[in-house]
Amino acid sequence: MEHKLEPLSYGYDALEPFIDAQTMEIHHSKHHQAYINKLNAALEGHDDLKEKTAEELISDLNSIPEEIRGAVRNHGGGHANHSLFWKILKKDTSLEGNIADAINSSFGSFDKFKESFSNAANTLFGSGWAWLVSNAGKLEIMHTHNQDSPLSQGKTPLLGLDVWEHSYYLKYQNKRPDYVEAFFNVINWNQVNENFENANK
Ligand code: MN3
Repeated sequence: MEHKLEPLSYGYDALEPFIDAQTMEIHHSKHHQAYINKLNAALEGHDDLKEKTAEELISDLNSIPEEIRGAVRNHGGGHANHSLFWKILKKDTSLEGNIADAINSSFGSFDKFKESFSNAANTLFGSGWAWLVSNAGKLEIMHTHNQDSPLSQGKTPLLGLDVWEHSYYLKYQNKRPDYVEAFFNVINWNQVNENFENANK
């Protein structure tokens, strides 16, 4: 099985003006594709691993042969992280359902959650991701460097924000906090709620 880039279920301009069409097109068709290409290249000659999803691979990095472990961590992580990212983006959804209750009870209020999540995104030095995760049913906010995934720590990502410069530089340049603020207009809360329900199964 070769890993393949899934088309987006929406147009590259669907998130305007918060995330611009040009950034979405380059991010999806070039950056995400590059992670997939490099993951496929790393798995050449490892037929047993080719049967696994990117999520399965990075959930058990110790089982990956040492000579390709770094490549699988980076590019398998890149593939899995972006696959989740595209799904949790949508304009005009509202926070409701069990995830709404869980956010309120875990963080005190939506505003406190937003502040903590934004802080995790803005204080990450260099490239990486901010996350809302389920850790054995408990909600947590965290960030990871590079393309590291919470899955490698046994945590289930529910919501992720790419803060690599390639995800915002064309529109926001050096102003990462403006991009992080804009992100809150394009969170697909229906999908996040579904991710939460699945994590609790
Ligand atoms: Mn990216």
